[in-house]
Amino acid sequence: MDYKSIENFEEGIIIKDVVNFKPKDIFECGQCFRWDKQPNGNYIGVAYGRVIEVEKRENDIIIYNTNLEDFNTIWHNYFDLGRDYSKIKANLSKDPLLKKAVEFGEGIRLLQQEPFEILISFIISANNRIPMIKRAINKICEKWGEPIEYKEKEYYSFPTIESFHSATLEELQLCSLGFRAKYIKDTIDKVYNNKQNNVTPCFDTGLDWIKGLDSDKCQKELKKFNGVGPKVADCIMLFSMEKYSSFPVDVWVKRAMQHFYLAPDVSLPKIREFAINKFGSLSGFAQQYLFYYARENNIKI
Ligand code: 8HG
Repeated sequence: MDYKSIENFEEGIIIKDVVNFKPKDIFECGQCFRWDKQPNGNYIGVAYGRVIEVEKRENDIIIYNTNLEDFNTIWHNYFDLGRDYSKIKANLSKDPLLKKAVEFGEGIRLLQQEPFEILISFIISANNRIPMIKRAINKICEKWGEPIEYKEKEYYSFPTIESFHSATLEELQLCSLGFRAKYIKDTIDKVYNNKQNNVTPCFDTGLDWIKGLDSDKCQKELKKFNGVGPKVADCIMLFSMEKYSSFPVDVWVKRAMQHFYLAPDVSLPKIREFAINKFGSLSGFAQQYLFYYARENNIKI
């Protein structure tokens, strides 16, 4: 475990003596879209229908606007705090090339996010830039999510499938989704119908049964959604379904892999195969250190 103890205080909780936890690395490494840096350096974000604020103070992490119960039922898993990242980093750093990327992103943790939110978010991510992805998701949340007030400002939860299901194609087209609006509409209908027809017993999102499958079957089911190809499926599996051997290859990861390991003309599936052979069950972690390193350093090949 990567922390010593938890204390509560009036405004939230304090996680004492946390290691491998840097807010910038976690929230800006590409895995999430609903966290924003504040003028004081803290990050405010929305997840699981709540707004929280995260501050790093020396060896501790302070989470404002929460309590011990939510820490135990939500945030402990969300921040993947039960996992020993020192061990993962030591393992990956045996490779002198990857060591550089691991040192750069030393405070990364892979968030365990909500499958429905991540399914929609990564359909939006296809051929898109992160600021545009964030803008589209914000529009969706403002229209179909629930308002949550924090520090006199309105934030919005990610919509539930029940609420989002009322969206028409015309309304979605007003959310900066471009050609992806149609995919989102089809995906919402499919998730909703699965849930109504009780393909999925009584779960929240209608996607938990997919999360329960092994990696290959999980990817196969995800690719049945419109707008989900292999790369998007790998992101959904890694960021919301605990499939840590996924290795999503986008343009940054491709550049990083070419920069460190491969000839410049290698295809995306070949890069993915090479990486999974090399990093095995730690592929997803390796991918995140590489993505962050490549994007923040704007590496070219
Ligand atoms: O964390 C990510 N990993 C990979 N491989 N791709 C990502 C991540 N986050 C993210 O937004 N992307 C995609 O990269 C979406 C978009 O196509 C591009 C933005 O740089």
